[in-house]
Amino acid sequence: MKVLLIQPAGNCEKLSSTLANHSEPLGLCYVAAYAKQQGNDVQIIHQITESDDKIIRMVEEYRPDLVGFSTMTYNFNNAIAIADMIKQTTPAKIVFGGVHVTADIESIKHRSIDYIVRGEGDHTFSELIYAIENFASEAQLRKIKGIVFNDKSEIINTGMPDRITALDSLSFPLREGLLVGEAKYVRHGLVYPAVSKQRRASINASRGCLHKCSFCTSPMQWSYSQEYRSAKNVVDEIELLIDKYQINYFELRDENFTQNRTRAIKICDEINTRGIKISWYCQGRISDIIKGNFVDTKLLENLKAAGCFEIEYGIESGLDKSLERMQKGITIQQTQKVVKVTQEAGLVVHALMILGFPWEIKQDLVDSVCFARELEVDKYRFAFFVPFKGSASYEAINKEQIKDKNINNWTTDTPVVSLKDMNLSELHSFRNYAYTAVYTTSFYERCKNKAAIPKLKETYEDWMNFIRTLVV
Ligand code: B12
Ligand code: SF4
Repeated sequence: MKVLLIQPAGNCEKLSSTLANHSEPLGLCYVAAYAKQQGNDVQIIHQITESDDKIIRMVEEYRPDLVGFSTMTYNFNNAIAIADMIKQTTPAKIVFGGVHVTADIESIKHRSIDYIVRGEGDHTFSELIYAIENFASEAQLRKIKGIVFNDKSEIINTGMPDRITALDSLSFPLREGLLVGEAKYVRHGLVYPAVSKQRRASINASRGCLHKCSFCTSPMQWSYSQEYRSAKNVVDEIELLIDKYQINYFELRDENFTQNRTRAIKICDEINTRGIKISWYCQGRISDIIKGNFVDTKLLENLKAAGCFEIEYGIESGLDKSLERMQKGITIQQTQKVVKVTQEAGLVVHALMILGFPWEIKQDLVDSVCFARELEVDKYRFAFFVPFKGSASYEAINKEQIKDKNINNWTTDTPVVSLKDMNLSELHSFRNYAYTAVYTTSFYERCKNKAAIPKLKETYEDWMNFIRTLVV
């Protein structure tokens, strides 16, 4: 079958703060690779790099039998708009996948969506393609786990698919033409190698997470479990990307790379044993580095020795009461300790903070920003709290507090939930204050001269210029 896969754009791409986030759409690249392995002809469009006209032209020329969309909440409406256009001009079946529709199965009521694929889509999508190609009956479709479709006036939901445990059996993602470093992607960042010299790729060494933070959709999407690829398989992919595309910077996109330390160390060892010289970053968790009195400096040293230069930690808040309510399972003292040892290990710390949990008031936000500032890390991201469908927060929130129901704005860069003493516009201004507070000139000068990461000096100016664009 001829399959066209589209990663739709949305408001997120219009906001400068997320320019830093452009990367190949890994989920879609995985789904594409599996569908191709099953004998289908597959093409991918990443909409941020193409005009709407080009998409329509491509549909007319390629004449797909099936078009698939990957959805987060903020790009869902745009995906629908493109699907509507495609439906008007072709008989192609339309399939929606990704985290948004996994949580919101009512989306199937949109007239342009024929099928939804929920959760981990690799196997399910290919089973569905096969079924469509062979004119499967409704009874046969009901046997495919992980899909939603309409049957007359009834919504058929076959439940979540089984998790794929043998991740090594999946082909590497289909990334042709989608790698950042090609001129069409824009990017800023405090990274090494510097942005202009960077050839970058994303990698997933595991899927899922074992925690239950209330604002996160991971528990719903991956059914509270984490599955791993072998170290050999991960490093084979790294080597292939170096050989084929000269990649020199890797983003390990696991939700939580440090969750299983034995496996993280195995990957580091494999990189070192093969003599691979690369720079990479990963997402870690404070509670993986500190457990009671034990602080895992060995893990940090291993990461550093294998070329990791940065860890992103979900620090979220500077208030223990908020951390407790969001079920983060960490304290601010633990965060302070872990940030310190991570910096001592010579790693850049990227602090991810969330502003405006529904129970907070302005003073809480001020305290949280003061805490963040005192951490003195190199990189900060202040996201707004958003009660995504599929998260525990969505179930818990008083829906009256959601003041912006236009999901195009649900990017986490725009406030959508008001607080007792702050409206949306005040929250928006507060984020400028937060960025200004943490990136003051004197602080920046101090960072720039840090001995631990001298290689980064050349990129500080670019990074700070970018940050200034956020604060205006
Ligand atoms: C890594 C990550 C990123 C990376 C890379 C994202 C990317 N484009 O690949 C970066 C840092 C760039 C990023 C940015 C953002 N992210 Co993010 N991100 C994640 C994270 C931690 C893992 C995603 C991932 O790579 N998973 C691994 C791959 C293999 O899985 P997958 O993408 O889900 O794809 C599988 C299935 O969903 C399905 N599938 C996906 N698409 C399709 C399409 C079809 C047709 C089919 C059949 C199946 C299918 O099959 C895939 C393979 O099994 C998730 C958390 C999570 N639980 O998913 C958040 C998450 C997806 N991000 C989120 C958000 C909000 C964002 C931002 C909007 C935040 C911001 N303002 O910066 C931006 C959007 C930028 C963008 N244009 O992508 C939210 C989305 C919530 C929602 N409902 O919208 C999540 C769920 C985190 C959360 N808060 O709970 N993100
Ligand atoms: S926020 Fe991070 S640690 Fe918490 S459930 Fe989501 S992925 Fe896991």
